[in-house]
Amino acid sequence: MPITSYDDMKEKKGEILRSLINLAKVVDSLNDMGLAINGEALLDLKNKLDNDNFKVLVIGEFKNGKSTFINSLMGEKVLPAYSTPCTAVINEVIYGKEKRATLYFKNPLPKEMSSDIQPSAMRHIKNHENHEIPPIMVDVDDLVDYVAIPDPTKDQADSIKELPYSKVVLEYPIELCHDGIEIIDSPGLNESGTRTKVTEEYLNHADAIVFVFRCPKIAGASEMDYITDQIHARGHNDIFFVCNAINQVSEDEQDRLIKFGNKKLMPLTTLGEQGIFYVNALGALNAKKNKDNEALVHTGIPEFENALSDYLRNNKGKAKLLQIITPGKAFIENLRTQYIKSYIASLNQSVEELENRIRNAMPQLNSAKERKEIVAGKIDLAMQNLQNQIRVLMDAQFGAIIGKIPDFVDDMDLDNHMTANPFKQKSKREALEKEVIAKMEQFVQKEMGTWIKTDLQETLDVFIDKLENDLGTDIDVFYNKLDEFRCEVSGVKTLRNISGFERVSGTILGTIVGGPMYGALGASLGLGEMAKRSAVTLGASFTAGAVLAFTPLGAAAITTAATAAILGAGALQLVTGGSSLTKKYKNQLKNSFIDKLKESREEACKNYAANIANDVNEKFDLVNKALDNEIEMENSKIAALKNDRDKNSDKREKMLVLLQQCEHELDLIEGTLTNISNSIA
Ligand SMILES: Nc1nc2c(ncn2[C@@H]2O[C@H](COP(=O)(O)OP(=O)(O)OP(=O)(O)O)[C@@H](O)[C@H]2O)c(=O)[nH]1
Ligand SMILES: [Mg+2]
Repeated sequence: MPITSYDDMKEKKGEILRSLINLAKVVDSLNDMGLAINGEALLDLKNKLDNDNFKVLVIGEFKNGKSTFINSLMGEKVLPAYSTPCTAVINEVIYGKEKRATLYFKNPLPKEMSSDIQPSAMRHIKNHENHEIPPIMVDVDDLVDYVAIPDPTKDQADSIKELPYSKVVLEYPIELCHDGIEIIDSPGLNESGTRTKVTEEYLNHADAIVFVFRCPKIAGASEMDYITDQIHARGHNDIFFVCNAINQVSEDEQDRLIKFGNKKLMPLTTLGEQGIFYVNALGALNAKKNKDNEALVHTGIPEFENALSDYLRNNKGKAKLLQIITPGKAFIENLRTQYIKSYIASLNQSVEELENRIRNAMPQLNSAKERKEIVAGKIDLAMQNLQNQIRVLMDAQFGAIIGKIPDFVDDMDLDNHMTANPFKQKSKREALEKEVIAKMEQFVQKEMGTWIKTDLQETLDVFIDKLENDLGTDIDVFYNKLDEFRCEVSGVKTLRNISGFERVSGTILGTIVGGPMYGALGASLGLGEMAKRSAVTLGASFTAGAVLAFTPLGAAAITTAATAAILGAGALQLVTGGSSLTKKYKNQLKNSFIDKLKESREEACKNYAANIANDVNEKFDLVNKALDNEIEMENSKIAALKNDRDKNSDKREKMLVLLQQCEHELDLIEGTLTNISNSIA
């Protein structure tokens, strides 16, 4: 049965929360007996359950009506929306009883800051100079002074970059958000990678992506690229498409547009036609404000709201609950097999016998420890190799792209041209510079993007498979030794038919802090698959930055170098006509761009490789942690058993009873969790 309502979801969350609390009590009782069980994972799960809102990220090109669309969902003009490029800062709209806006600052602050920053914000920054700037509350009615692009006549990229704010969290007493939905408004996407960086960080954490077009301009080439290169690459294949301002298309043309839109967009979302909406956001906002239900029905917004709500509850809500239930159950299983059962068995032995057993079994534990060191060493070495391999590969790719630039620039069609008219030369030249550089940057990004999805992904896949295989053998040996040790100490033989790797995963889920890195994704995909995915999506967002590391300061250098070269040649003085001048200038820009790329090549490849290797390492480091954890667990058991040495048989009896009670309690909690997961399956 699906999750029927947000209340139903809340109720299930409550039940899970109670289970976690009961589980924590069992851990406390066991720790009171002297076992050192790390309950941090439970706290982690509880925090996740408490704070896990549904995050709906709204993105799209400048001025498509994103802010207006969000306002229309909320039924109030909460976010500033104007006809000039507007939203400059991420806005997170969440539920709050009182209207409240909190402004967060970038860390570090931009080197050069806009001169249009609010004096109060500027004073706040000055007061905290050289430190991380704490957030401040701002008046909701003054929001526009902070979140909107200060001067729409200026270059938007620069304006956004020069702002000291990282985001605004807007609390608002809105029904929609009361259900745990958080809506994120983002600055419009634009052709230059640097402008969209702010938004991309949010892509990784979104539960639903709403991509806004503005009719009749649907699914332009750059938007399509963005969807495949950035959104799909992060594993979001179920995108909601909202084609806004449908009312601005004449009625007799709407059908044609809808057909066209569906055909273009359907292949881009697994939600199919159910994920594509044609709406009039402004109309819906007004209808809601005027409580005019009749008008609202025709805006397309109610259909969208229902679809989003269903999707969030049944798709994401289910996943979110399972992200808590699955690790919770793994935790229980771990407690039961690794602690309680073997502890009971040990208590049933005499003290001398037990000490004897531990002594005899020590070599097994020691060889497990040695094997663990081998695994750690192999991971270390593998990461160095991976880093080198990626660096070399990327360097070759970099070279290949540089080689392709001249042809690309020769074939480039331009909207801007040089002029021989001395009065217009400067402005024309600047427009041309912008266009040529932006196009070259896009070309490099696109080529790199393709490389990531093909060559880099394949290399990583092969590498990680091989590493998993190699480590798998050692991890099996590790667990065999550990099992021998446990069996020898407790006299209980636990037969297991699962591989060492699966047991590592169980341990990660069960007793060590899984964190955001190892949620349901890790549980269902396994460590290696997760490492493969995450490195490549990381790659997708990181290449632009790495390859074009020289922008934006470098962009100035490119144009300066090109201008100098062309002035040196006296070309601007020659009245040779616009087109030949354009060509000359274009070539100069190309040469400077290539020079810059060559300059940054080594550094960029080095950094990029290090980043990817680090990411993979983070995942494999969990193996290390898991094995460490297993060993620590045995050490704590030995210590606890030794402690019990002097206890009389009466006390032992009591402990046995307590342990059995714990076991019973675990059965009950597990039952509850299983029921919940069955009910949402
Ligand atoms: N007619 C009509 N106008 C709309 C609609 N949606 C938005 N607009 C107008 O379009 C302009 C831009 O809307 P915004 O909501 O600011 O667009 P945005 O995508 O948030 O813009 P940026 O933040 O600059 O990226 C505003 O003047 C809106 O009133 C619509 O459905 N119909
Ligand atoms: Mg906006």
